[in-house]
Amino acid sequence: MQSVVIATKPFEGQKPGTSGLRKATKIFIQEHYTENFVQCTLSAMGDKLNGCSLALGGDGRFYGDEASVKIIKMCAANGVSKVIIGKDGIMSTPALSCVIRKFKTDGGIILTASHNPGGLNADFGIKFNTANGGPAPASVTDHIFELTSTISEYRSVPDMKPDISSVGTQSFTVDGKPFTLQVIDSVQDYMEYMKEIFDFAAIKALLSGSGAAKLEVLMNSMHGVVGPYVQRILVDELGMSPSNAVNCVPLPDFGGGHPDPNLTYAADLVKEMEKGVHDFGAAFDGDGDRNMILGKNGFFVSPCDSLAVIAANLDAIPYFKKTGIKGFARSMPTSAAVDRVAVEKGMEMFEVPTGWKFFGNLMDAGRLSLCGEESFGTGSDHIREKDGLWAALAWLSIVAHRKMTVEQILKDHWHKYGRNFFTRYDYENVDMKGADQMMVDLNALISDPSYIGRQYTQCGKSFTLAKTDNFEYTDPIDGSVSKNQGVRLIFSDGSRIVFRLSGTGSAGATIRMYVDSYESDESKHLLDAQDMLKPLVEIALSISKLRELTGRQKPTVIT
Ligand code: VG1
Ligand code: CO
Repeated sequence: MQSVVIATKPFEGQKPGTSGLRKATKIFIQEHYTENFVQCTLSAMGDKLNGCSLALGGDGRFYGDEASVKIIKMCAANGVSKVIIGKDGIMSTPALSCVIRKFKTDGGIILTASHNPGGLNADFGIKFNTANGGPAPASVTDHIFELTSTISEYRSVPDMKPDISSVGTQSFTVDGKPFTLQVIDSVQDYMEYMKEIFDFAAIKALLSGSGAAKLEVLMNSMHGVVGPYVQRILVDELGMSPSNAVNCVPLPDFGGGHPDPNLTYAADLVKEMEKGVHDFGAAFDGDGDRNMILGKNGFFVSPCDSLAVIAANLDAIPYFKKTGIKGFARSMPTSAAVDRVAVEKGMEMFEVPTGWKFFGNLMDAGRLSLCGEESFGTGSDHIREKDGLWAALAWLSIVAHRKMTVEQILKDHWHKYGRNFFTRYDYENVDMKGADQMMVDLNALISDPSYIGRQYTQCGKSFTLAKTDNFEYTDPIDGSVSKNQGVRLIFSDGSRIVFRLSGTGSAGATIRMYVDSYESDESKHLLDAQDMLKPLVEIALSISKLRELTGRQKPTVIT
């Protein structure tokens, strides 16, 4: 077969955000749009492109299968020697990271807009991961973006008919050179790895015990990519009842839902758990890297606490006995609950900007074992992505090891370390002008020293502003600097308000407002987080004039 060169013109705005390029599906399906971005992604590999191997997967959303075939043909035309793809183009983000590392490919492409809805009238996305299995750093995505502004042609092999629907190897000769397409089982390699990491026998005993010794587990895959993984790993291997694996068939539009595991979009799981029949509940996002953990009666585990609890209980997971524990990290808006565990255990602790790409260097340098984000992301250095199912298995391991309920584990944790109350307000699809104005005003406020020392009072509680800044991060490994990562207002008691604009939305602006506060007084640990944080939330809304500038009286989602 011969490759051909196809003429094209640049599209505006092909700039990857917090995690890949995300746009309306209707933008991606325009003639040449996907091809342009893929060509620039391949071209950005430079000398490494010719003869390299790449992994390819996706979360099963609308257009994923078509895009997979396009990408295979473009890889073949660009001198890539091998593409490893999950059957039907299906592979979760963490499984793809696992495959890149296991088969030592030179990188990988994931077709997903993650927690954004899917379908012709929703979103599509493309993420690029490098050879370490992690999201490409800004230096790479900036380079890709630069190329998209001048692209004039791309390469493909129009005669090629790759079959992604059956496991096996297909060989082609393109421009006289061999090209291999290897279609693999989407779950197998990931499952084998999970078996090395966790004590499956202990989890199985917990899930298949009898009477009170049996843990009733409910998992909701939100019609995302995790369904087949839950089926094979939890049901087939670990003995979870098949009827407790809910929404396990990946659908191109996620059944019309918003595949984001939080209290609003996974309300059906919350409702089911509130009935008190199940002891443990989990939900996952579209591409399987996020998780939400619930205990009996819908007891909510905040992702910030989840990270801290896992950090405090790593001895329940065999993997960490083998590797040792190197250090912990969290994204800046994530509460400092895990920092307290780090202090107690004498571990190095890192605070990075929002986005998983910032953890990779620290892991590669052997300084980081466990990390997480408040946005329902938890993971470790077993791969270079956050890992939803891994987090659920970590929690099941802890429940098995401690022989306590989820709620007891949390209460015990707060008793020992104190409680970091946390909430996040999301205002989705806000008018861009109002959101920008709010950030401009906040940036002016933080550069005005006269605000320091001012007192703010709401609902009878007063807070004194002690420090303000816009978070900036210097990567300790490669020295790269990331600026403007979020406006922070820090009060004299350590309470924080953080504002930033989302980098994953596809329409208008999404404002994220994070509020957190530490409480050492045990008599307050069981109070409701929303009640506890109400004064600070009101202060945040009034300082930022969010309601006035955006016209929004209420957030879209509260976590
Ligand atoms: C959001 C989260 C961030 C996460 C990112 C990708 O980014 O806040 O913590 O890493 O999504 O998650 P933003 O810029 O919208 O706040 V995923 O599961 O959508 O790849
Ligand atoms: Co995701």
